[in-house]
Amino acid sequence: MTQKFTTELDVVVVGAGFAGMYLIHKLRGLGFRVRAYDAASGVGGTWYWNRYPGARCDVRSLEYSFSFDPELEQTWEWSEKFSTQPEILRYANHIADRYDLRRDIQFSTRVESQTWDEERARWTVTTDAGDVIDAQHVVLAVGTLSAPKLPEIPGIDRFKGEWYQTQKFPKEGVDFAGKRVAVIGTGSSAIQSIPEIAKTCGQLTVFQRTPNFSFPAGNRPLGRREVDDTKADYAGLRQEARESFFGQTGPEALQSALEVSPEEREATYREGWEAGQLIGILGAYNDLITNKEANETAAEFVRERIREIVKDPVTAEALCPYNHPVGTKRPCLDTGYYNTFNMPHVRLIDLRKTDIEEITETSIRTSEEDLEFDIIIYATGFDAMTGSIVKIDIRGREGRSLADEWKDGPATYLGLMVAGFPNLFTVTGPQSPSVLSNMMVSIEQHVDWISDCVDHLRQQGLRAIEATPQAQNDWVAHTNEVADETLYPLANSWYMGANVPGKPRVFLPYIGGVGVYREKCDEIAREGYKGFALSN
Ligand code: N01
Repeated sequence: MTQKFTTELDVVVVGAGFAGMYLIHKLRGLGFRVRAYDAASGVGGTWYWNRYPGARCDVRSLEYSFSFDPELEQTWEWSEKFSTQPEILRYANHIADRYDLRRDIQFSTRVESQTWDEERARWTVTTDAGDVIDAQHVVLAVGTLSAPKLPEIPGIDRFKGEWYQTQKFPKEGVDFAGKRVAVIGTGSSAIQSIPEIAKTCGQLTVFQRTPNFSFPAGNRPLGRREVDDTKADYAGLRQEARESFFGQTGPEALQSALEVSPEEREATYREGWEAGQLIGILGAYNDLITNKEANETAAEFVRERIREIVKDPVTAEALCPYNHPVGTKRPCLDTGYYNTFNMPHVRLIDLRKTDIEEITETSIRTSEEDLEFDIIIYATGFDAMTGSIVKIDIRGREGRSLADEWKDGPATYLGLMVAGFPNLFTVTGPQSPSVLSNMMVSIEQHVDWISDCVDHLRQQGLRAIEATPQAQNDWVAHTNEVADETLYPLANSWYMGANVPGKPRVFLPYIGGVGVYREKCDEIAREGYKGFALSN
């Protein structure tokens, strides 16, 4: 029976982004035989793939980095407030070198299936490279925004010019000089890339289905003093981030937006806007994500800035979002986005007034005109949080398929495990803070928790751990309850699965707060993994 296996491991890790890399380092240090598999040819996950012009992290670089090794955080130097994709990818490669991780990563290999063997209490994992792996545990470190989505537009295969998805930009870059370029979508990826593409292209046409709220990033080179000050008490900053709501440091708002005068509010928002501090606006008052009237004060402030920046009033109005409360879709940070629409060669097409009917060999044909392009860029988002998980054919107890179990929406316990799927862990999975947090903080928390758990099983001579259905139901109910206390469910966002036709409309991450969530996870472990069934 065991002869059919090509590899035997304690832990299979799927993905070699930051989560996969830290898992290898941590589990190897505990003496486990661990190996990661990744479809990419190098490390970095999201930062390996997303190479579109202007790609940049919008969490401050000094915080979007690993904290597990004090020497690493002291010696690595970030150059800007918000790091570019190439700099983050260099950091990922530095991590792989520093901890000698590549010897336990198999690149250019996609995990296709995994099946639970009840008798042996082990997983059989297969890959597209012909591996058949026997492992006690599987950790899915597949990322939350890693299953890119093309739009459902007729004729999309017919276009004969160049076309790219922001998530899969070619390594060698794209030459836009003098070209007629279309960008479809106005989420974070589009909002970062549009100002960059506009710098060199001949003509730029942006197709917008839903306007987004975007805030000035205020990016700048990091000063020596600021870096030294941070490094002097890095441990303190990390601790504050771990205990915070969104996994990032910053002042905590204590007042309602409705308790202060309109003049005071305006001055506060303006200070945040001018300083390039999102938290200075969306974090300025404690009810902006729970109270519609309070939220509208910040939303209208942003609309006023759009009207102020964009010279053509029709374009300005088309760029103003009205259909969702500010912050309930992922807020975007930009460098000159709204200003780009003042350039004579840039045009906005409002898809609420004009439909895209089809894509032809040379053009995008709308209900009003036929527009020819040399390059089309799809910045059309992802099947978020669950897409990359259900793409793997995962069979748990009695051959149950995870994709089937989740057809009405994901159900997990703590966003870490699923009832009926023993010894299968997800890093930053649905119903954990995940995409609502600084991902580095959440990744480290999950990797530490999972590693401790796997080590605990070994020490106790136990073979398997599994979420109980009751604990899972309670957790799902709790995550929905907390989400329903906020304005998030009002938006047709990818947080709600609303961007993928047919995907159930449920709020995917956990909005109870990073610090509170960590405390719950730790308490559950301390109480002997309450809500989990442990077996030998
Ligand atoms: O994707 P999105 P993204 N016709 O889903 C539109 C993270 N990220 O890649 O809103 C026309 O936000 C769609 O319209 P609508 C971040 O978490 C982080 O930009 O669904 N348009 C929307 O405008 C972010 O939220 C960073 O109506 C269509 C756009 O395409 C997440 O990744 C940088 C369409 C998709 O926007 C995803 O961002 C970049 C159609 N058929 C990304 N289908 C940083 O850290 C979809 N759209 C800085």
